[in-house]
Amino acid sequence: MEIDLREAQGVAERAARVAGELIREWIGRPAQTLEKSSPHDLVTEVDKACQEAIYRVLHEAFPDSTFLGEESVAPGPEAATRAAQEADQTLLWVVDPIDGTLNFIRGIPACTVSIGLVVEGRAVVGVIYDPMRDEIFSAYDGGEATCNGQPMKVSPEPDLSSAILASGFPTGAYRGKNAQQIMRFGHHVRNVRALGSAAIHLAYVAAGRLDGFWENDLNAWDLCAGAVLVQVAGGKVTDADNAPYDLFTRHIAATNGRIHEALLRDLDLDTPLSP
Ligand code: 2AM
Ligand code: CA
Repeated sequence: MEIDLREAQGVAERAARVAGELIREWIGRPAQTLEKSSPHDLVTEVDKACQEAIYRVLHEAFPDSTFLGEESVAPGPEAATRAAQEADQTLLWVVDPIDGTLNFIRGIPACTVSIGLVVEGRAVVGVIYDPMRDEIFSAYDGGEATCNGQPMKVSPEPDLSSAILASGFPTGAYRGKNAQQIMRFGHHVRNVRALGSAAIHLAYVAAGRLDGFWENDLNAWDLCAGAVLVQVAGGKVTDADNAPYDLFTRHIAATNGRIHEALLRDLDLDTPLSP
């Protein structure tokens, strides 16, 4: 399919800014909050309003495109996987209207809009907008990765032991495993951050602020835009088994490339830590 990726990137940026306005207006205010798959997994009326606003902008510019947005999918990993499998990947927008909903609800300014575009099965455009800092991270395959229009690239850090990593506490069955991995790396690397938004972690790896990010059991909309950003910025994105990133990747590892192998090796809880 012939599509102008730069034009698509511009449309995604516009949509992200529209949703960002809503986030700025409503962050920390008591919008209606509902429980999703578990007491750890929440959604608000603002998540839904952001998704609708994004959909309108994207669909108007690309009426033939399809749309996979978190708020249109039933809660839980099975429904998320099924939705990704059933989505027509010819020209597919993959959208998380608010990544970091818990931060949003509590007024912690680390929540982002994440918009990825898949063309014929490949993620090729990524836009992540942080409305609280007014930072827009943006890239398309074959172009350059930018933060607020300035070129960005992954860090040059060569050693896992001096790396700053990020991860999180996923809401479902993998929370324990992720916590164990954080403990393990906590002793082994310079430090670990858990900012509560996978998209912000990926944007920061792309910008060279973090050296790597991993997390288990994330959904397509948490990862699609950020995976493009990290790859275009010169980094590496795979699953925990080192298979290349795709729309079905759930256990993500995204790094500057140089620490990737060491990160994957030490994520394996059954293997002794490397020296
Ligand atoms: P969210 O705010 O859009 O829900 C925090 O560890 C990261 O996990 C956030 O990016 C968060 O995205 C995501 N997350 C929260 N609940 C999830 C779920 N049920 N499945 C996968 N990812 C989830
Ligand atoms: Ca979300």
